[in-house]
Amino acid sequence: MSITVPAPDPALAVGLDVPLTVLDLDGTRLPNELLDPHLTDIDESALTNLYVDMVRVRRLDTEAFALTRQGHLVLWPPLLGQEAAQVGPARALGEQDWVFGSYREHGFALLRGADMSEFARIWKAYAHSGWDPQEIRMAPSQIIIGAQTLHGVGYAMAAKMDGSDDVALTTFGDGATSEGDVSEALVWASTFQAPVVFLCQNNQYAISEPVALQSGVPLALRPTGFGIPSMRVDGNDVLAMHAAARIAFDRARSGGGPTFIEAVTYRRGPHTTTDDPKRYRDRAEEEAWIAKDPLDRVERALERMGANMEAVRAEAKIRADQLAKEFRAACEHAEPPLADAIFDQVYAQPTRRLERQRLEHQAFVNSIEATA
Ligand SMILES: Cc1ncc(C[n+]2csc(CCOP(=O)(O)OP(=O)(O)O)c2C)c(N)n1
Repeated sequence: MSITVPAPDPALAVGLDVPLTVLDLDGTRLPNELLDPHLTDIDESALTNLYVDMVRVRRLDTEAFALTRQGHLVLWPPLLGQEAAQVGPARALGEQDWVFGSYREHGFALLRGADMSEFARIWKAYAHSGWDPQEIRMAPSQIIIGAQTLHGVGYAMAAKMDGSDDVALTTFGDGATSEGDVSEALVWASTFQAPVVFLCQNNQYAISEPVALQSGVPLALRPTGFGIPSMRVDGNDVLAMHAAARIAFDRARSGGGPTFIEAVTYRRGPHTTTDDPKRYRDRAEEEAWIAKDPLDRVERALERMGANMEAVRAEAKIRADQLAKEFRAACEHAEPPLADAIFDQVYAQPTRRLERQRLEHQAFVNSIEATA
């Protein structure tokens, strides 16, 4: 395998001044030289599908939030406001591609085909992964900030060595860009020209730390220092996100190496259900972002295209309600695992040490039961 290190090029980043956008707030289609050629097949029906996806993702999020409050889930990291940043790229992925994400990627999990009963087990703290990663080609949610970028690059390097067409998408927050893992991942991706797409969902906060505290430059400028081309995109514009992801996946698949996408978006809810955002941001800021709602914008665009919005909304609602019902039932009926199950998925074949630990654990449980 030959290694070429691209020279740093200031023109490697696009959208630094104004994020790339194709749908204006009022739903008008803005011409965009870079993105338009990648949206030629998006007609009313394709846009409707993206809209329905976003409605379903939002519904899953609000249902999960409520389930947490009702004691059925342990914790939930909401994605309200980030639907377009996930649905656009998720619908640009090929079936064989892999996703390596964090704990907030419910949109990706849903659209990759995670089974709701498996998904529920994660957030009830009944399972480490829940879904089968091989089956939906999405790694388990990563809690260690930024670590998934290394996993994604590793997968992409292996895919390249195998001569396969697979692309890895690794997605993370703005806070993750402050982690050493992400810098390391960018170095390896650039050096080996790995077929990987870095998707930074810049939702403006790393828990309570605003992005400006972490970076004096736009996040999309950073990867250019590693020789990686980047796009700063309006993350509340599903079409811009879809087109940018298509560009990045095409580049990766055709041997062009990694791309970094910064989705400029906003986390409207708390960091998780245990957080109170009122303590670190004001209402005016939240309202300014509500005005940029990713779903409203598509509704306006569809109206302009002449869609029967009443019918579209009704259909989306039926599908979203079905999903919410399925998820609620899964949460209510999930059975906790036996503590012993912790030993099951450590290695493909159990080792002697693991078997000994299992027996020790069993003896401990028996000793408690004997004294109870
Ligand atoms: C290595 C590591 N350090 C710290 C934490 C604690 N932590 C959990 S979430 C979080 C903020 C992450 O923010 P960001 O990357 O912007 O993602 P977001 O939650 O906004 O999607 C931190 C610091 C962690 N999980 N892992």
